[in-house]
Amino acid sequence: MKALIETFRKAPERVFLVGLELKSRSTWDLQDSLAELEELAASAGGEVIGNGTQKLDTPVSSTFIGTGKANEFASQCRAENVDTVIFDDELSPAQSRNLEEVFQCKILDRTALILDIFAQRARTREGKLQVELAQLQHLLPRLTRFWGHLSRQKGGIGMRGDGETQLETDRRRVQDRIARISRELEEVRQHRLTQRAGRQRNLWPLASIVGYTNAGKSTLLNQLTGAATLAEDMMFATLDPTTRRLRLPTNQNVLLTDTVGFIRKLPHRLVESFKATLEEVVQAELLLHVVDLSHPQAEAQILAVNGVLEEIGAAGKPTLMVFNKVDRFESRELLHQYLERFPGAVGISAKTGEGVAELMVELGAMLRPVREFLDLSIPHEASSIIAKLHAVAQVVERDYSGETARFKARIPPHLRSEFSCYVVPELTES
Ligand SMILES: Nc1nc2c(ncn2[C@@H]2O[C@H](COP(=O)(O)OP(=O)(O)OP(=O)(O)O)[C@@H](O)[C@H]2O)c(=O)[nH]1
Ligand SMILES: [Mg+2]
Repeated sequence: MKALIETFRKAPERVFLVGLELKSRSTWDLQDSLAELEELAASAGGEVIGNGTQKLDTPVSSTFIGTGKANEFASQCRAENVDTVIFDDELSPAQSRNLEEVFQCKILDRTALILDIFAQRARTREGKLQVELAQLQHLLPRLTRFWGHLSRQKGGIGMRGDGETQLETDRRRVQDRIARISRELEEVRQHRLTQRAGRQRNLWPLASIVGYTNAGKSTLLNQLTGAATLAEDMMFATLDPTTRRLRLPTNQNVLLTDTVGFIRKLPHRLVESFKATLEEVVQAELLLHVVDLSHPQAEAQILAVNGVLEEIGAAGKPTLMVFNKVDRFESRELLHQYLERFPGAVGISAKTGEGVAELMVELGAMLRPVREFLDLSIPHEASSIIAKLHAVAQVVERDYSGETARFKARIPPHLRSEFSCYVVPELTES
């Protein structure tokens, strides 16, 4: 992986893309999917010189695409001096290996490409650890199968003992490293929890900016708070979360976090590895879902973002839909359609600042119910409820000395029902 980044840095690698049109493919057609893959490849520093597609009912188990097509694309790639072939879907370890033999060049899939971009973007220790964890987890099954494949040939010339032992050592080493990184990430997470406790003393609610990659999340954070977050026309410009305070015209304060963009076909284990970063999203009382309305696949991107939110357990939070890049439109017809479908949504241009004042008004209105504190009385033995409270709520006071544990906390409205039986009936406003 490191070597790959190095080559991309030196000279643009010549890249060929391959996509499969499956019967099951629905909202995104193949060309849109490949256009996105091309953007990803460009973001990784590659130069796309062409692509090839095939229509199939299901992928071929040995080579993903049909052998005939594979050979045809391979000779095209040889003629064009292609360095790397990137497949739009995740390949099995065996498929990658077989395809490498056919193409005689480097074969990557979408997952490896995304991981590669993440590796280039990670700045903080936590970001780097998360990327390495995801990369190792991507690697491990490949090592396992390779090992299985070699063990079948046990006794073959040059394979006696050593190969197997070496691979087993490699596998163990990868597993050890995974364990060590997981431990380190846990430490970073503890540190973050301490920081969060500090933030809780501020009593400021937390809002998280979410959205598809390149939707304009960082531009919006910059526009709202003057933060100098990297905003660029490339995918996954942001990897590590940035949090800034925003003071609304009503003098309410809110902490806004800009974080990693979402993308469709985000491999599950990648989402897993980024749990720590995405924790900001899970903890937030409010989400700002930024949509690039000028993108032809805006609708499908909204669905992809909602899918990831669901996966990380952040679905159903109060969400302000923010339709961005309205400056790109001559007619406002499309915007009006979306605003009608999503009541309370706003149309803005994070770039020019249009609509941002209205956004702040909406944000203020949404924050009001969120800022309500509840008094809770929870039996000491209900430790899982107490743990859950700390995981999802902003706990500002705690007292374990009485017959029950007492807390003062702000619970996101959509989770209140889970704690309703512990609420002490006198509500206090902050
Ligand atoms: N025309 C126009 N361009 C915008 C607007 N908002 C953002 N952009 C551009 O869109 C591109 C992506 O913006 P970012 O703010 O980096 O997007 P992001 O959502 O943070 O992207 P990632 O961090 O990569 O997920 C940049 O080139 C911005 O200049 C807008 O309102 N209008
Ligand atoms: Mg960004």
